[in-house]
Amino acid sequence: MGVVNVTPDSFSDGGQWYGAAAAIQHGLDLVAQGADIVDVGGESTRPGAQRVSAEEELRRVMPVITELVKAGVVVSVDTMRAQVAEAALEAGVSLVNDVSGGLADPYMPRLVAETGVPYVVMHWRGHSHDMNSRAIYEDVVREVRDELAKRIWSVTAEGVDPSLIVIDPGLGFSKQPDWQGPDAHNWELLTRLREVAHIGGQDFPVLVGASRKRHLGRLLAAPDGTPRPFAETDDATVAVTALVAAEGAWCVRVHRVPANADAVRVAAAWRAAAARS
Ligand code: PMM
Repeated sequence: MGVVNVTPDSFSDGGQWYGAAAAIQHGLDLVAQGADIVDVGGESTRPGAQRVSAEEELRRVMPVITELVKAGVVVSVDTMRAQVAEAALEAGVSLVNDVSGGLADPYMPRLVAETGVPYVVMHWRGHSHDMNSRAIYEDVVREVRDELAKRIWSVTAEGVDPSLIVIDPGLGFSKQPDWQGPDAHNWELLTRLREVAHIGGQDFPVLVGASRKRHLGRLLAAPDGTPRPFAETDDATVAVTALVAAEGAWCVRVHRVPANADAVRVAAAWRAAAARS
């Protein structure tokens, strides 16, 4: 899954694809580079970000979604708003990626249920303006899994087909960016994805969004502790992709597609050979 953030202020690529023409071209380029899905979002979720209005979100994403669908691209919409998801579904998106897992907008699960599209339910504890203050866990794997289980019960009670749910541990969302010590939340989740995805006796498909996140910048910090800039963490993203794809992740959401697409193919060959032996 390649990312097109039509925002001036996203965490990792803010401003680069803000205009519709640049965003459309970027989406087409991601497909040419090997993306199976293009994820289009119009609201930044960087830590501390303030929300934009639904009208502004629609203004940003709709021209991009419409053109990409017209070009035959499999598009997902990255939104927490049912109003935006509804317009995107009418324009032909194939998947709803809701970073709030149905918590931000009570109308979202019903909409997804009615349209019968795959639904990414991410672990989320609250809006970006104060999400860092919620990054407190005794046992991050257990708590993320339990909170995802509650979301799954809730959205299936609204009619969502459980076989169309993809879960996501929500890397960087109310998670500390440390790479060592008791608060290495993202790393613990990454290394125990199977446990996170085993809910109610079922193994859910998993989407991993590690690309350019702060835990990579922290890991690769300079000797004086300065975190590596986001745009220079793409090689580390590829390493994570290889590892999680080999563990069976269903999808990786990434900003730079070519090397990640290669890593996914390496992992597929790896898994196939392992299954034969
Ligand atoms: N991360 C961001 C935005 N959308 N969606 C899913 N399912 N999982 C994620 O981890 C995720 C997401 C924030 O990343 P960006 O603004 O740097 O693209």
